[in-house]
Amino acid sequence: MLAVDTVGIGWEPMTDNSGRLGERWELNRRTILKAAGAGIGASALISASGVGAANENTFSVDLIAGQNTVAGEVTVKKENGNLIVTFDTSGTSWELLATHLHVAGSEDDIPQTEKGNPKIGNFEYSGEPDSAPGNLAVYTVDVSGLSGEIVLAAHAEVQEVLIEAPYFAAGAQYTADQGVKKDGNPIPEARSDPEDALVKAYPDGEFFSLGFKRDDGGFKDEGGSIEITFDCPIVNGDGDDLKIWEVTFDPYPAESADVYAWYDGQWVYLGQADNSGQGSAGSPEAHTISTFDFGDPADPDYDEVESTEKIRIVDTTDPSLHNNNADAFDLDGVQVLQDCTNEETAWGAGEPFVDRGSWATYFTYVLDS
Ligand SMILES: [Ca+2]
Ligand SMILES: [Ca+2]
Ligand SMILES: [Ca+2]
Repeated sequence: MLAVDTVGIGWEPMTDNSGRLGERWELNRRTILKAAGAGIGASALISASGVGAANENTFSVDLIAGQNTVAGEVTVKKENGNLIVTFDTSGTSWELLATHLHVAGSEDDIPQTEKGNPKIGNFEYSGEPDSAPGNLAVYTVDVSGLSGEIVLAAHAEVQEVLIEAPYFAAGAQYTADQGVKKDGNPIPEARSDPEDALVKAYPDGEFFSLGFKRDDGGFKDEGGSIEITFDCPIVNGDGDDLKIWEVTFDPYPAESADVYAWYDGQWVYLGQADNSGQGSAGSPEAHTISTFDFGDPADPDYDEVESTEKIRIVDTTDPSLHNNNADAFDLDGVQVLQDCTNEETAWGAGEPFVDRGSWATYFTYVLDS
């Protein structure tokens, strides 16, 4: 079996890519490598040069996300005649969304296009991690028909949590179009800074009143509005995805606003935010709250908003319910209820399938020992 002193190990690929272990990798002179018997294929050397470790009958290769980032490892272990292949991202900031695995006697036996790019949809094994998104996916592979050096292609869709939910829209881009008071006068300055609409910091007491829009002799159906653009798209995850905070403390006439998400090239109506959902007095949630699920938009033309980078909130308050001093829906905070994540494709590190284009890789393992 393989015994490796990982200190000082390095490797350099040689120009001849077709050879076996000895010709293929030139170990630097500080390497201490003792490979007894048939040993393990070249991929074990790659692993040993990185963070992976080879011991009695297991070895690991790095799981590489986005071509350059170590997102975990893929470990191969022989057990009771089967091969146990484990995708593991624990200890990293990455999580597994889905995994695909194919084990074959040669590279040519991995499902691939005519150009040699792997076809993960045709891989023999696939699934989600034990809890999705999660850190572990384990496959038991029947290798009874294989012997000697075998080839593994291990693919994963992974995600990294950049901002944990819930979080407010601090720092988001916005454009605002404020209306006026019911009597037509300007809304006081203290209620006119759109920045105050982004973050609800209890009890900040700072908010942005959308205001009414006047028409000749009356009011428009839609009043003031704000559009907020997020650096990180808000995804439709489990349950509610967006929370809108309004300011109304005491019993007060209805104030409302329509909420839209930009999706598929147009505004999709998510539903109405209003001042009816007031939390208990004195609590951090004393202000009124409306929540929205992108999986259940109020627009009948849409089944689901998968994700959005931009939302629009426009006043729909009925002026007839209010006195002349009223300034309509008071937007105090916009809160995202889903993690901000970065998704990548990942492969168990090894040899590239093709020279150009796809960076998908496979690695080898020697079954017999
Ligand atoms: Ca949702
Ligand atoms: Ca209010
Ligand atoms: Ca605020």
